[in-house]
Amino acid sequence: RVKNYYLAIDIGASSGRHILGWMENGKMRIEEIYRFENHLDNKNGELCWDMERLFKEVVTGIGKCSELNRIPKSIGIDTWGVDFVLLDGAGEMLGEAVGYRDDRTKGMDKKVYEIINEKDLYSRNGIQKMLLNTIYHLYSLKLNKPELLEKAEHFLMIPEYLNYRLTGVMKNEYTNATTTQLVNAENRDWDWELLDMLGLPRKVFGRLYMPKDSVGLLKEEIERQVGFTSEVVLPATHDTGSAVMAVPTNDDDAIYISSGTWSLMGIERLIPDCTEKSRIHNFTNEGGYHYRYRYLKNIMGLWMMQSIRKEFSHKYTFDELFTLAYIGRYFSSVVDVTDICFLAPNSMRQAVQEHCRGTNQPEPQTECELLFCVYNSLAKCYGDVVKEIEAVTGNDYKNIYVVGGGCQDRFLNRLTAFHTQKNIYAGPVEATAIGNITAQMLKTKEFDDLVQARGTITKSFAVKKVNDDEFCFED
Ligand code: LFR
Repeated sequence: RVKNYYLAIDIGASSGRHILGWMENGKMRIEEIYRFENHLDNKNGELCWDMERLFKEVVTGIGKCSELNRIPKSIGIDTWGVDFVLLDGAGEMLGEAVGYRDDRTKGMDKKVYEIINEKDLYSRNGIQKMLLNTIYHLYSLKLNKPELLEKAEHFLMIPEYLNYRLTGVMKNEYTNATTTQLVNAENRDWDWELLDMLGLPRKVFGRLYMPKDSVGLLKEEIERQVGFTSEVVLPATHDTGSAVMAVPTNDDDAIYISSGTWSLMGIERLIPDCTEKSRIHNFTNEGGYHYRYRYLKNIMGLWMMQSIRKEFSHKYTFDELFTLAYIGRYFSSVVDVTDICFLAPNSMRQAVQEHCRGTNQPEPQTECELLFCVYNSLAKCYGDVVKEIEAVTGNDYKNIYVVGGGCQDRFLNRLTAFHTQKNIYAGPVEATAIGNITAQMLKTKEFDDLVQARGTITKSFAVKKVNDDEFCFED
């Protein structure tokens, strides 16, 4: 029987992957067929994504399907959230695709709160306050580069822009739109009233489509380049939305951590919680597949480790890093890994040292101390977030499912078990791509619903219970 292949293009802040998925003997199979690097570039003082390069990589990866003679029934793209481009009436990009780590949002929270206070803003969309949210980027454009907004006809988020370049069709997608902080949590549409209050032009925001909706067929010129045509469809285009679809359990009382550049820790809920209590705990209600909400917290995540590794000139393997961090376990200073000072520092080492100084704690001096400090602070934060989730929901949770690339970090998994005192399950590594493929498979009815899909995911991919004796922190 000819297999139905589905192509997930999953682009994160540090790398992009093309992954083919198909069903075989009742299990989902995946294979990575292309991988490329991603990073922010400093262009005239702004941190930007190189959209031309990303688009070229997207097309090259699609072309690999022809070489393998595995033509996908459909193609779906997901990326990190928040970031967007503005297009003029001719569909050309206006300005750059400035990345969420750029500091143009500095002070924009105050400006926005002059128009609508923080409490009222949260009660409308339930989105966690982070200075990197799209609302603050747009407001910064409004104040500092109004001509761009004046010329703009369309607002497309990163996956939507790539879809547009592939198909010529512009469609906004709901899950990623919620990361803008401009979507109403109850009716799941753009918050038109809020847009008016902020003076953002209504006309640039298009109808919100849902995961499983079609975007269109590849344009002829793309078809010529890749050697076939295929339908581009919408997965949960926000990577975290896709990742959480692939959490390998149907237990509603499970906590997940989608672990990558960021750590997104939370639960799934059917009703958003935009209460004052929830706001004070700074939880977010991101829109998910089939009207589920991801009730979670953004935690700085492996970005801190990635930055430190870079400063160490990548001279250690991961196993060596774990050993070094374990040697540093006597070091007890703890930093707040949600602090904005870690968002884009010139030196992560110095940022950690300064933070320790500022909080009257000893500064890490050696590589071992620095590594342990960051790991320990991250895992401790996970422990605090578990307690907050339990406080807000009144539930007890036994299990934490860590999915995504970061679930391969054995040291962090062990420390997470230590600080949370929960069972930790690690895997699947490619959760985001699996979730992306799952939405495509739900569209073609390979699964009846998400429950069935998650059941299949659970039996298809390795999920390991974290071994308690691997690194010991009890002493
Ligand atoms: C993870 C993620 C988070 C989002 C951050 C910035 O890759 O999408 O969910 O808050 O990146 O977009």
